[in-house]
Amino acid sequence: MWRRILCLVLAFASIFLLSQTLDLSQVYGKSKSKLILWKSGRHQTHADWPPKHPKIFEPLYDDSQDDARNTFNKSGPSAEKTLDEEDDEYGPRHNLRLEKLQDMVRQTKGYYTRDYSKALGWNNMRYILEASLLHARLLNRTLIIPSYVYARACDFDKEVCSAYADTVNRNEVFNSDEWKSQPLGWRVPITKMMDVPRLRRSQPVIILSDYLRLHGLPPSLETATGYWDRDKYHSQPSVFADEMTKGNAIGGRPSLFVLKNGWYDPTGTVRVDRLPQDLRDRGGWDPRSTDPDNGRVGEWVDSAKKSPLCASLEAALSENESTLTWDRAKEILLEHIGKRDEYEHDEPVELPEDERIKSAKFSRSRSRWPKTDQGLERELIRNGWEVVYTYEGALGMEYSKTVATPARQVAPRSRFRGLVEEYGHATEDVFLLEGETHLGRKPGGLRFTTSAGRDEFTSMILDGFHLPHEVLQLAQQIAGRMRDIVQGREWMGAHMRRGDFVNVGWVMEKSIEDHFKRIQSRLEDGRQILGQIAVEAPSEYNIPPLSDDPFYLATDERAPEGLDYIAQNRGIVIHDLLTINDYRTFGWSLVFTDVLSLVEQAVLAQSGYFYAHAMSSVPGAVLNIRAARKADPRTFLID
Ligand SMILES: *[C@@H]1O[C@H](CO)[C@@H](O)[C@H](O)[C@H]1NC(C)=O
Ligand SMILES: *[C@@H]1O[C@H](CO)[C@@H](O)[C@H](O)[C@H]1NC(C)=O
Ligand SMILES: CC(=O)N[C@H]1CO[C@H](CO)[C@@H](O)[C@@H]1O
Repeated sequence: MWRRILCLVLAFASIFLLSQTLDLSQVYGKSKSKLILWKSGRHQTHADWPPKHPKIFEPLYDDSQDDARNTFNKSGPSAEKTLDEEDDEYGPRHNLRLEKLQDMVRQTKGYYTRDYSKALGWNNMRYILEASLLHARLLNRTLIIPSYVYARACDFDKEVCSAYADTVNRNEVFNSDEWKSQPLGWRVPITKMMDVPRLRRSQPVIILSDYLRLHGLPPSLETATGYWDRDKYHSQPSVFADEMTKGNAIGGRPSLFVLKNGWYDPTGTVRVDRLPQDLRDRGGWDPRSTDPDNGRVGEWVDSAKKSPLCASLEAALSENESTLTWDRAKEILLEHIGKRDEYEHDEPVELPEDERIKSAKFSRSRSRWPKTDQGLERELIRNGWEVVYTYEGALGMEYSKTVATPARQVAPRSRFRGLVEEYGHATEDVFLLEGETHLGRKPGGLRFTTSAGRDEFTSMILDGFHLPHEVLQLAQQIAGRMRDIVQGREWMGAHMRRGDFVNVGWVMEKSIEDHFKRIQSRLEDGRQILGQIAVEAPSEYNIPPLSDDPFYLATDERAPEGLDYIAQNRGIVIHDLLTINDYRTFGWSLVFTDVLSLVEQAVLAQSGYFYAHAMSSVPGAVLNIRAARKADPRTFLID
């Protein structure tokens, strides 16, 4: 056991040393040719793995190759090193110099940050970061993101991972016993999980260690939990503060505005991005009325009598909900058309002087009743409701968090609270949204009052929120190998989460056989769809799969019986496709299952057809990438 671990550690160390100086292809060249012998046995690709001959070269662990070590475990000059080393407009493989950071921050009104819940897995973090990016944009602030997150699983023996990244006991950090069986977490720089320089295309973003650097504070101050330290992070003025500022009341230290968690979207309200002028006019929004106890700014003073339609819509809202789906609202509207006579007896609601509304005035002729969606929308507006723009959650639940499925909802105008209207006025240096706001929320953590606002967020995420370059590159290669396995036809992919989901009863099928059969039947439907698409638009690139083609399965199943079952049933898992060369090229972070699963997401995004389960946040990330590459929307199913 220990010899094997030592070998692995040494192997990785020498690989990194060597990759600087030597071409390893001669040493490991063999592995490549063994790669895709799918027919000749499943575990072929493991033949060279773990490597059995790493001792050819000096077995040194050189931690200067390893930015995680440098950043987290050393004091002195190297502690100054930022994690943000990717090439970008600020220069190749360079720290962002303090001046550059300062320039970036100056373009905005200050910082936006969160109490980041680092106890969550990456896909939930992804969603929180996406929402934060939007809030920072709406409030014209520079987003601060954590410098590192925790990898939760090691794809090798734990000791291998611990050689590459510092460990924490998550039960201790989060004061919890959630991870009794596997308390270890590894600190992985956030740049290994997402393309931070690219994110800056959407909005100025800095990592927390840069914020600390900008304030002359050591990176070691970063809290392990992700909690925003209201004292320490605010204990020093910016290194660019002038003497005058330092002499003022708070000594030039950054000031803080806290948006209390309970103010964000209390029951009975609809948090929206902003309130456009026409919407404010319609509802008689009065910006002067404020309620400091719940952070409310502005009030809806429209006191018009509730129409029967309005009452029916309100009655359709379920408890604690403030929105209806468009389809449900439409049903109710159309029902009212049926009861029009009754409806007409009520006093018409007094309308504001708005052209759009005037044109929607109640028509007395049945034939002129608004039948189009636009007409229905006008009718809603007339009755104190508005259309809001958001995204559809798979199966009506909010787990997948994708921006690939735009949707409309309707909500009573008087419940709207605009983020910009309420908090755009804050002048403090740091704007903090307290605590956690991710469960049950829509992507972005709010709804949009215009489709343009929603679509802008969509493109911020699709264009700006990308996986790291090395992840995309490896996924591209692996997708190519899948294509080779199916001899150039399209191939299908599915996500099968087992592990903790089996334990909490979140999988649809408890036994792997049933789970697998479900996946197979969905993929068979998918194959039919690919067949149809190929008929509609024949091309040499979309040759549909054959019924007995192997398919790609992203799964956390690691039990040998489970893996054998998958193999016998044409499932191909990531370890069938990875080579030692991949590990060499990619870098150390691939030893973490968390990073490997990013590669898997990107592979799934390349599949001809994709199927996954609705109660997971993994498919959301996959759908985002698919949407970014404009995959046909018929080619996925989440249920
Ligand atoms: C954002 O804030 C900066 C600094 O106050 C200002 O110069 C800039 O015009 C603002 N941008 C927008 C879009 O309001
Ligand atoms: C609605 O909110 C109240 C108070 O927060 C809570 O007790 C209740 O369980 C909620 N109802 C539903 C259906 O979620
Ligand atoms: C090599 C090294 O410096 N290791 C240290 C990394 O950080 C942990 C916790 O701060 C120390 O316990 C190690 O000694």
